Amino acid sequence: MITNTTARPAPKKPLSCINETSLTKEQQRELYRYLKMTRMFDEKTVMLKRQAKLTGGVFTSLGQEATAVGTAYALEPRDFIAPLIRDIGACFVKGIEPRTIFLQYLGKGSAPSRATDVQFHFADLENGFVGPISHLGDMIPVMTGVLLASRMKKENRVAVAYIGEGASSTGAFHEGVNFAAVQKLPLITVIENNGYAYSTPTRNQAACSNFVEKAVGYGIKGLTADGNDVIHCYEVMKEAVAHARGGNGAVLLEVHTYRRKGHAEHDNQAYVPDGEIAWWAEHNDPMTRYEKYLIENKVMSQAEMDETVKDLKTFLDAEADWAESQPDPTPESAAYEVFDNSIVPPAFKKEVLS
Ligand SMILES: Cc1ncc(C[n+]2csc(CCOP(=O)(O)OP(=O)(O)O)c2C)c(N)n1
Repeated sequence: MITNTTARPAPKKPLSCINETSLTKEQQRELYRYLKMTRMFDEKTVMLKRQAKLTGGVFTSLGQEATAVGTAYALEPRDFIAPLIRDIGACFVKGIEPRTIFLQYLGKGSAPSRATDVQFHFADLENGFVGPISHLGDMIPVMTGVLLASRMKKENRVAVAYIGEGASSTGAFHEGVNFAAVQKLPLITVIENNGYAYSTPTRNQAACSNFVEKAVGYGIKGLTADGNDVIHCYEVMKEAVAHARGGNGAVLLEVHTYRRKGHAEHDNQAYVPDGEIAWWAEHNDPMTRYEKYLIENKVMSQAEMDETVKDLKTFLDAEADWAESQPDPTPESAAYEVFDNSIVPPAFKKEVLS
């Protein structure tokens, strides 16, 4: 539902995940690793920020990790994604290594953006990672262009533009979704409805009851998923992908979730009513729900999950340590490769930018 409310009763019994899934047990274990890695990566990033090692904003996804992980898991490696700044989990599923993101955050010389940016505003086109930009909603029209090019090459690739519910109020959202609809492009726009766009509660964002209703106006398929149930996110996305890849046109998928952290680390969430965050932490946490599901369905034992956490801690610490040990950019490099790669004098390029 679109409204924000604090006075929610606890669920009758603790929430788990849906039981019907086409995922193998091995895939379900992999999904657990991605979900946990996303949460632990965020925790590590917050720690680095508190140690004053990061200069940029830190935008975490605490409480909404399942939306990015579950939906991205339903894609094929050749498909495209344009994640939102909070969709770190989708980047991992797409094959982006934590060390690459740490390099970006730490502003290292060998980061994909060479320290000209300290978020993950970069692309890895070979992996179908088109990357995010700051301007809300603007990646939707960009993805329509990506898909038109892909269609001309006679590929059958799907593209996903992730946005928050706040971005669905922009002109770019309308132009992009409408164009994709008219052109019958295989674009899936995932609206992550997480309760707030910065400090604006969802009830002040749109007058319709659910964002998925917007699909009707564009004449495209609309789907909804429980964003805190990673299996449901996967299954509904699978349906969206089959629709888009099958030549039936664009899809609007609304996932319901909740952002338990502020917009970024500096945001103290004073605008959130008392008790609301605690309710979601206690009763509707995607990690807790999936762990309950895994145990109930005998996919993983508590000991196996603990082992995964231990492995991930070692892995992420090593990734961050490696990134920290990499050289900072040279001051001269700030003059090049911002607007036009061709302006770097060839003789200078290797020396300055290596
Ligand atoms: C076109 C545009 N307007 C305003 C901003 C400033 N801004 C950055 S994030 C944000 C809130 C985003 O909310 P939402 O789209 O719901 O995503 P969420 O942060 O909740 O994941 C705003 C207003 C922007 N980046 N781009």
